[in-house]
Amino acid sequence: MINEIQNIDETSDTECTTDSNLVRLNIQKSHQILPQVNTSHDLKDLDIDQLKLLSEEIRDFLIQSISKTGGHLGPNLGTVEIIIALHKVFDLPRDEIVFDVGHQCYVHKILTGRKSQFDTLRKYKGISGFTKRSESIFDSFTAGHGGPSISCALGKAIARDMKGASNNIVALIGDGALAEGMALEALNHLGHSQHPLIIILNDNEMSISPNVGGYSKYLNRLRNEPHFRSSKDYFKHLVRELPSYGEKLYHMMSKVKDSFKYLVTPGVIFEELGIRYVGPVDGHNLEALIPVLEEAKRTNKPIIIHVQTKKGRGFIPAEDTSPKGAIWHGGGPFDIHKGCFIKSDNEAPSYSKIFGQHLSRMAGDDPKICAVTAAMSDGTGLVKFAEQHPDRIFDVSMAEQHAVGIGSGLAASNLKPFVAIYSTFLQRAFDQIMHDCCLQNLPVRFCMDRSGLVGADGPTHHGVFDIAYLRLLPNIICMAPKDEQEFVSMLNTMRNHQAGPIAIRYPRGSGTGEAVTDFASSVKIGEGELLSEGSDLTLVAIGSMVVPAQRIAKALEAELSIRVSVINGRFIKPLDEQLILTQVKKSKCVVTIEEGTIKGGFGSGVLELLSSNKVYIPCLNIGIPDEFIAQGTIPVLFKEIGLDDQSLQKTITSWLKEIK
Ligand SMILES: Cc1ncc(C[n+]2csc(CCOP(=O)(O)OP(=O)(O)O)c2C)c(N)n1
Repeated sequence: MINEIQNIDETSDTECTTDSNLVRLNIQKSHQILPQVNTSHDLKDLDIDQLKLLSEEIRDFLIQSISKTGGHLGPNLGTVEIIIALHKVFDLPRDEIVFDVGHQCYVHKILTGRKSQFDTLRKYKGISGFTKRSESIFDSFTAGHGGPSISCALGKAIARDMKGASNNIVALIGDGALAEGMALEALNHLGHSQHPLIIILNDNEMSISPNVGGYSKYLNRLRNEPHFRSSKDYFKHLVRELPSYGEKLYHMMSKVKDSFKYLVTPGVIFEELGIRYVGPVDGHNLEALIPVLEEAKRTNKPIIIHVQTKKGRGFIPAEDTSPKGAIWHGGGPFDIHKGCFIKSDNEAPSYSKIFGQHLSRMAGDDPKICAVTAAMSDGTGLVKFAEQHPDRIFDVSMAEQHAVGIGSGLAASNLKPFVAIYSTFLQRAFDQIMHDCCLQNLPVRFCMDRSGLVGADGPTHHGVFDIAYLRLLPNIICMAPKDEQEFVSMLNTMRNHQAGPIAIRYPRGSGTGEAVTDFASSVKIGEGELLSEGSDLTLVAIGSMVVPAQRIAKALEAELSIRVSVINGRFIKPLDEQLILTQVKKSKCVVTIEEGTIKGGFGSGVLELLSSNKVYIPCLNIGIPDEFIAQGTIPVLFKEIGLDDQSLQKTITSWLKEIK
């Protein structure tokens, strides 16, 4: 059964509390200012006290609204004042804000005429949980993935300058997303090109869980700058005070740019790149934020404003900055009073959970096994692994390309890396998979969680392209399990496979929900499974569509009095050629079914197999059509694209009539 509640890209196991003081700061019964504010124009005349009150009312609105719909709670509570200040200072949509990831855009949506639609947030045909150009002229760029904001904003700034226009372009990026390669490449170019662009760096010390890495440490040092600067000032003071040589020495040291400058200039990395650094600024203090933004508007140069915020501010459980607090980054509906997510009816463990548990189990017997995650240890189910094997998990921060590079290096050094990345985010590392892994035939194990449709996160997050983008690469083996037991068997296959790269795709939530009982078995590479035999039609299905294919076969047999073979493909690459060819030749036609794109998908592979073996029989490929799929619950989306049981049966029945 599909888990409807846990509809965001993270997990949501929480403990409830009965102590209301541990949950909310205060619940407001009615709002004074928010009802009058629908667009940024409505806040232009508000004074600072009114803006402060507006911030509190917006926070209250967010908590109440997201508690019902689910959504990205923590990131939005943390950016209330930043967005209000941006809307106060800038003239939107003439000026533009490019959001990174776009998950922190809710206040922007409230201030751009979409407040009344918040009950539709992330629902089918409702407003998106991310910025979306087709939704509003105020959404300057469509987003969902981390890293693109500075590049896309710079493109806009270049275009503005080419046209001789004078509007402001702002990129809003978190400290987590700043670790993405694309963001760092953009900073490098921005400093060189010197096009005026304002970057707001929202530093809350968290990505989904606490941030890791050198950048994060560096930002931390800047964050503590008042202390840092005062100790440097003290140092300067000490040098100058030295008898007779002091002043001379101070000037000499000032000239030794690369050493002394590091001691006295905050944000030196950005300054060295050619980007003016301002900060750190208290991101919850409108009196501090507004003048800094006004000043940035006048600067006419690339500038980065380092803003310090608290993720989840205003809802105590979401303010937790420990790894446990990561669940409040985003999740389903929650109980405001008890501070916990509302449990789904589906108690079956998710694929992510089974993955983490089994990997940890395997790692207990095999010291070569290690795990790589790109800031998603919760979402990919690796938290337990991290507890049990802390020295064998590598959280590389939001950096999928680097994660694949690390995995390739580990594999080249005879270790057994399992690189766990959501299908959609692994797209960012396509060339690394080709160049750093497949070309050298390195045994990296790619574990692609959230393959297939993911629901409310929508088109940026549906993991529907991986079959197509992996099966074209030489050397790689690619599998998809039909259920949880087969999943565990395939993980064992991956552990044992040392000859080259191997990937597994598995869906969000759980599968059939049947308990896994056999933890030792494995599947043979390239071996599919014949589930039923019949001479009129062969259904060849892969992964999540195998069990539905079995149901549909039965329904078709009953409806049309025909005999249907069902093959569980198991392997996207290599296909079980013998099984498929033998079975297809016996029947009169073949239908392939997959939860991936029809173009270049598993069915394309079957077609290629048939044509290269001169088997010319009618073949129908069913899967994700050649379009971006909307947001919504998975059953609704399945119905829309014809992947639900009823539609499948109807499509196949009418196709059979056509080809008769
Ligand atoms: C390429 C990519 N990888 C991973 C994710 C999943 N993800 C969404 S938000 C997020 C953390 C973002 O951290 P930060 O930029 O600091 O923003 P914050 O949520 O802390 O405001 C992650 C890892 C993503 N959206 N895109």
